[in-house]
Amino acid sequence: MSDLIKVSKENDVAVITIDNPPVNALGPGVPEGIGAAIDEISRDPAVKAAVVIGAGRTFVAGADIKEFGKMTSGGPRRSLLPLLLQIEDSAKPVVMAIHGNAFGGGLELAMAGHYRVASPSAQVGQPEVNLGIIPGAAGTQRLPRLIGVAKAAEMCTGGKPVSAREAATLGLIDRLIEGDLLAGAVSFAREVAAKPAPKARERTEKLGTAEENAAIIAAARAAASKKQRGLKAPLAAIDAVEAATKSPFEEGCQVEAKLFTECLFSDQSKALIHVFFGEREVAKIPDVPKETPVLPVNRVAVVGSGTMGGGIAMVFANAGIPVLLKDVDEATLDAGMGKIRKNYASSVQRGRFTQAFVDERLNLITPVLNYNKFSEVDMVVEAVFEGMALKKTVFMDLDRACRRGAILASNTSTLNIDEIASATSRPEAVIGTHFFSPANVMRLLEIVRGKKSSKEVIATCMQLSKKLGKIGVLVGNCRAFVGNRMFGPYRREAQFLVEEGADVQAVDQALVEFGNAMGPLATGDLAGLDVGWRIRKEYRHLEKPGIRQPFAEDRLCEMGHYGQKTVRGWYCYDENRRPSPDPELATQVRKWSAEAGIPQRQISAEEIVDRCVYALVNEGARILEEGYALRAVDIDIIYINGYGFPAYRGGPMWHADTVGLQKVYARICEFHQQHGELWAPAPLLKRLAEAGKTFAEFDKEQVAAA
Ligand code: T1G
Repeated sequence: MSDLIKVSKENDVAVITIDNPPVNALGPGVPEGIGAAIDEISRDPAVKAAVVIGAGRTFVAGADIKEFGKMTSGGPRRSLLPLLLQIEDSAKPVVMAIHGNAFGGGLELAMAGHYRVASPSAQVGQPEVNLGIIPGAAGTQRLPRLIGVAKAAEMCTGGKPVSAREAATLGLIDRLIEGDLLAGAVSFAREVAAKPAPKARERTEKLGTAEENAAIIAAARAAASKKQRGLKAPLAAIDAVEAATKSPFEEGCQVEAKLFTECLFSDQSKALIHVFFGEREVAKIPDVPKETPVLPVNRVAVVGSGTMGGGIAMVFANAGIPVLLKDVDEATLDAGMGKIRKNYASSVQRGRFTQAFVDERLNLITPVLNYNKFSEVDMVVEAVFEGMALKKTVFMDLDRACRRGAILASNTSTLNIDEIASATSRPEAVIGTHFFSPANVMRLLEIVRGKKSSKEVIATCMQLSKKLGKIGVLVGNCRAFVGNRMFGPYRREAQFLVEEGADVQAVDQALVEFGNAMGPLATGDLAGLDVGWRIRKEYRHLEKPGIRQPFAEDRLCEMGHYGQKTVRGWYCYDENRRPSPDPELATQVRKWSAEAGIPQRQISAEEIVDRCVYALVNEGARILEEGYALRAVDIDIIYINGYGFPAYRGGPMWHADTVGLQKVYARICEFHQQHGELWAPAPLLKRLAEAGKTFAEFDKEQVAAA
């Protein structure tokens, strides 16, 4: 018996414990061990029934995702199906005892059991679509038989977990066990030992009629095409669930297996698995080991109650951390609190939060007009207007008002953290915590390390980001950090393309079809074109003479067209902020381009995508080489969680690897020829392309060298 599986006995009930930390993934040795255990108890006359349970914090989080890479590079395909049939055909009832998570192959294992009991706090789900695949161990066949077609389609397509309580109402969980799960499961097993063991694969009563299912499947397809635009796996999952309504179990499993394999070998799945491990990799900082002590963050303060400050205060309150929210005068503070209340009210309306939850959270936010209570807080996040002089003044005040040991963080999106820190007597306590708008929604937190930021402060912010429901990515203190530094060239190219003859809508549409949540020009209108304009004006002195700069957006701002907030920018906006083309803009731009001597031409969607996306890749390669990002995957996670880059393309750096760095490099050299120095290829990109290497390999070398 492998040591990953232990068998013990509680009198006439055998207990099979899966012990493969950290999440009992069904990696090599686990299915084999379970199979051997089922065999063993089938031969033991003293055993009347069995319980399968997970050791540690969870039941089973699914197949071992690390194994997929081996399967798609020629390794053997490992199937769970034979084991699941062995369990289901066991003459002695098998009870699955679930705590923590039963996800993917974990839920499929549980459904092969004859009964399922669970702790009320447990969760079950088929999250495979988040990895660009579908359930591959009969989940799309057993689940509809146990809970009905509509809910099964929803779970397999959306990938979201359901609580054990909901699963019990659906009939997926037979009993909720308060307190000691194992004891409850063993006594349940004893109760059912003499009863016939129901097999999920033989159940048909919940499979509905062809007519009902046709409507359900059509609705599921329509919803998936809309909500998960561009993703292949959700539609494949629906095809597999549909097969369950039309074919016998074995045939349905064959349809599922075929679709599973197609998805597994797809670029989308490889990209999404890269993102899965990337979101965990970014938490690892080579010179800040896991054991680095973290500082307590039980009370915080936010300075500035504008859009960002208010959103940040909500983030802390939502995590249960009391917040002081400071602003300069009553009117501004009231307006800030008003916006917070409005945001919470719309969350209740949309069913995201209950009124009770919101009332509790609002009680955690205390508006203040001075620094009197700041000596009591563990951390401050400054979110005032993006000007260096103002920020330094605030940090001087914080240096006086806050206790030693408190973390002083700035939400600046572009300014130099070391210069801000120089306004204090404690630069080791200063760090950047760059939230993304709307702060209470966007998952990304760019954590900016200053020259003197201490390891404790870094470790604390990295850990805190998880508690706040964010993905914290550590970056270096270069101008505009990583995300915005890359966004500059990306949006520059979008403007150039319009100045060279492309339609505004064509530029945005090309990037939306590429998979972005929104096009670069519409994004500018959303954020406010004046934000970038003010920064460009502040840095005009740094622009290299003779280098082409985009002018269209500056011109729009000079006309007071800042985007949504002025109902006019690249688009015109109605009272519901719905965009429509600006009838005068195209002519206006043609006139400006003629004045600037820029020839007009037809531009393909392919060129639009290449110029915008490769501008990201080229700048990303520079950032990597300069060491302002730890890994290429960090850049990918930043772009997917902060800038709406499609996760199913893996992020800009992974996308470049998928296209092939030689091809990307060659295209950039073309642009360099056509458009000059702005497109000078990054030395790292040139090196990797010429060596036939990838950014992923570069990351591995970095880790090995660390
Ligand atoms: N395989 C391999 N490693 C896994 C894993 C898995 N399924 N799940 C987690 N890990 C690693 C993870 O990389 C991290 O490693 C550590 O465990 C802790 O994870 C046949 C084909 C369960 C909710 O999609 O969603 O089954 O970074 O940091 O925040 O049809 O992990 O420490 O080295 O995320 O407490 C379907 C994936 C697989 C679930 C726990 N299952 N896992 O979250 O910890 S496909 C999933 C999660 C499948 C079948 C198909 C989460 C979690 P390291 P963590 P956490």
